This record gives sequence, structure tokens and C-alpha cells, in this order.
Amino acid sequence: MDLVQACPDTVCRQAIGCNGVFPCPAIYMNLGDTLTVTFTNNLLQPTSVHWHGILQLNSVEMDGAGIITQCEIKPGASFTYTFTPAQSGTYWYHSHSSTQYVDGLRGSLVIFNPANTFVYQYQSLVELYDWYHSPTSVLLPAYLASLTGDEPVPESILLNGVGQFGCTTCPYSQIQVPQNSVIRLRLVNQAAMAIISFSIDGHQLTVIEVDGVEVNPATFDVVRLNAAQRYSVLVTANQPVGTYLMRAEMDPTVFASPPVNPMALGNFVVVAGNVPVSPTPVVTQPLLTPVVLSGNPIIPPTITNPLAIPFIESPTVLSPLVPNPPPPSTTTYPVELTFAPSILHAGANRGFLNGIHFTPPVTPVASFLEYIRANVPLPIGVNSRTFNLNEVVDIYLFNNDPGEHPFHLHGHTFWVIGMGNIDDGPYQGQPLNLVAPVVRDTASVNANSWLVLRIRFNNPGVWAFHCHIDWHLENGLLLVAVVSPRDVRRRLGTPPALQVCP
Ligand SMILES: [Cu+2]
Repeated sequence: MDLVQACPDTVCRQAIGCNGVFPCPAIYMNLGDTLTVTFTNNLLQPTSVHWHGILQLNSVEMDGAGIITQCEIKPGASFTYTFTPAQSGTYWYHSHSSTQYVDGLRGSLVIFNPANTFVYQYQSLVELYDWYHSPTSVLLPAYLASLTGDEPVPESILLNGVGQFGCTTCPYSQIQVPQNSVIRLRLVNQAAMAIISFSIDGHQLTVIEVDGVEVNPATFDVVRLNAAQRYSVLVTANQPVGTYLMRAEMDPTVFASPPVNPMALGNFVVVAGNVPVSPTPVVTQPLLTPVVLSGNPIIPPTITNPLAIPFIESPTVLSPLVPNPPPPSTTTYPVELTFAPSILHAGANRGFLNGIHFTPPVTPVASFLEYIRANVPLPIGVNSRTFNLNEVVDIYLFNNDPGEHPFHLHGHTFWVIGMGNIDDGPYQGQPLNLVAPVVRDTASVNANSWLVLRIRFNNPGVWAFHCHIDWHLENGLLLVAVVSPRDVRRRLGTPPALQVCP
């Protein structure tokens, strides 16, 4: 990874690229393949790369959570990740050091399953994220010094790496689709913070995958993704030949002031006859490569169709295609999220989970995984709880904050068995969905409300559970689940002393 010049929405800035290119590439592989990626850190800051949604069963050392599962990769150093996922679907990779992914260190990871469940003829990624014109080296310190806790406001939003900011003739990302074919779009929200709604004029979206888990098909006009969430949707190109707008719009209400350019547009082009496809080394439906066209006029957004079927993230809306009912739980783990001024930080706003602001050591001695291996208690300031192998735990997350937060657990999926509405307050015995709740790796807790996640801790390791708003992660909304330390030591061995970082 290196610093490169990037002008994705026609405004140029320095950003992080891979192999000299912005944005970093998508990775495509087949189920059963081994992925091996070497990152050489040509940046000025340490880094680490997390594989979001990859379970890393018995390979916690490949999870890529800097300081937690590995020492960060120092400037000039390299690290090779290698693992064989036993799962297919739509995932992504991103820096897990500071707010580096917001500057560009992110990309999609797609694992094809040649034994395909759904019928479609083509597929394409739709990568979505908020885009800042300033580097996070400027934005993050300002945010962490802020007394209000107002997060940085993005200038723009990108759709497949392309946005339109203040231009009169603008670049659009374009996907060409043969008329009457079915295309699978893999929507990936790689945002720092934004909640993004995606739609295609004149077409409906049938959700078939949630965070790598196939679900019973459900059709919507608009799909809403919180940061780090993914959905695959099937789209039938059943409209007349022509160009239809893809729209990706940020929810402006989550920011202290609305973004200047809250919508990215792209072209969904229905054509007669064949379309070019990418050669891929994978056994799967042909991959359509979005191309960038320049010189498109900005078309004013139309008024939202009041009859549109919006997608609502609720445990009762989508259910796993392969029945996967939750096992009974034995443990209740209440977690309360708060923001408050911190005396230790000159009155600046800080995030807390159960009253603890996650504070990694200023100079990490060793990764937390090494603490577990050496049987040394984790450093003070690390909010952690230890679980037995296969312990089934209900996290009752109470969001005592007027904002919505997407929570992600490393190394596991969870059953989303309950989700309160906005302003419901703490959980008060509402019925839970124990029949066919959706299974995923990132779920939203509504503003001033609650969320119940059921987890079977079946993966020995040290796993982050955190808000995926990257600003909030850096502001302390992280805790650590330690699963069966004995099994970690059994597999990785116990060193004679704590293995310190180089
Ligand atoms: Cu958050």
C-alpha cells in the first residue's frame, strides 16, 4: 500500500492505494481456494488488514486486527496473510489501524460458490462509501478533540469508486446488462460512517444474501446498508433498452450538517445483445466490470416514490435460506453504549461500553493474542470478557445515544434475535425472534434503543466487538471477547515469555 493521487469525484487528494492504484482492487476467489496476500507498508504509519466477515476458524492470527490479533505492520515492513475460507459470499478487507481505511485502504472480497443456489447470468460489485476531501490525519485529531462529538462530515459519496462533486459534466460508473438477463449485484458499504440507500430507477432489488449468508428472497425498491454491511440483490433487466440511474444516497441526518454531495449516480444500461465481460480465473457466472464514462450531465434526483418498498433492517424481514435456528443461550451479557465528556481528555467527547473507554497501550508491548498465548492478563484499559468454547451468549446492547450504530463481531456471525425501534430505551422483555432470525456479522442498534445478538463462541481466539463507524472505533467503542484461551495455547503454543512486537 502506498500514497497515491486520487480524483474519484473530480476533486483530487492524496489517498491510500494498492500497487500504486486507487481504489484498491477487489479480490475474487472460489470456495476452497487459499488466499495469500502480502502487504508491504509504504505508508508513514503502522497498519494491519482485517478480512471483514471471514470467520478465521482456528486462524485468529490471520484476522488482521492491529494490536489485538497481531503487531501492527511497521512502515517499510511486510506481512503475509494466508487462509482458506470455508464460506462463500460478499466480504471486504480494510485497514484495522486508526482510520486508514477511510483514506483508501479497503476493497471487496468475493468468494464464489461454484454450486450456485440462485439463478442469474451476470454479476457485479457495487462498492459504496462516503468520501472525504481531507485526509484522516487532519479529521481524526479534530474529531477526538471535539467537545460536541460531531463526526467529520464527508463531502461526497462514491459508487464503484466514482462520484460527482461540483462538476457539470461528470464521471459515472456504468454497468451494462443484456436485456431480460438477471444480474447479481453485490452491494458493499465500505463507509466510514454513512448509512447508504441504493436503488435503480425502474428496477426492483431482490435480496438473496446478507453478509455472506444466503436468505429467502425478498424484494424491495430501495436497500439500505449501514457501514460494513453487505447485501446481494438480483435485478432482472426487464425494462426497455436504455439507461437507468443507479442511486446511492447517504442519510444526511446522521451528520451534524448535511454533506454537500450526498448522492452518487451511476448508469445501469440495459442493452440488446451481448456485453463485454471480464475474464476471471473463477468458475462462476461472468463478471461485468463497471467502466467509468466521463462527460455525463448531472441529472437532478427525482422525488422519492412514496409507494417504494424500502428495506428495513429487522430480524423479521429476512431469514436464512438454509434453516439455522439459534441454539438456547446460557449467558446474558449486557453492554451499554454511552458518549460523555471525558475529564481525562480535556472534556472531549468519548465513547464508552459499560463505562470503559477502550484505550490501547500507547506503545503496544505485544499483541493481545500474545498475551493470551503467554497467559498474561490483558493490559489495563482493555474491556474484555472471557468465554468458554461453544458458550452461547446473548449480548443485550443498549444504545444510550441518539445515533444509530452498526456493531460488528470478529471471528463469528450472530443471530439477530431482537432489535428495538428508535427511542424504545432499554430492553424491557419485548418478544424475541428465536425461530428464523437473520444471521450476519454486522447489525445496527437504533438510536436510544436496544439490540439482542445471540452468539455461539465456537472460535478460540481474541476477537474485537465494535462499532463500525470508524470514528467511533477510534473513540473507544470496542470490547474484546476472549474465547477459550486454553484452546488458543493448545494450537499456537505457549512461549516462555511474552513475545514483544518488533
Ligand atoms: Cu458508533
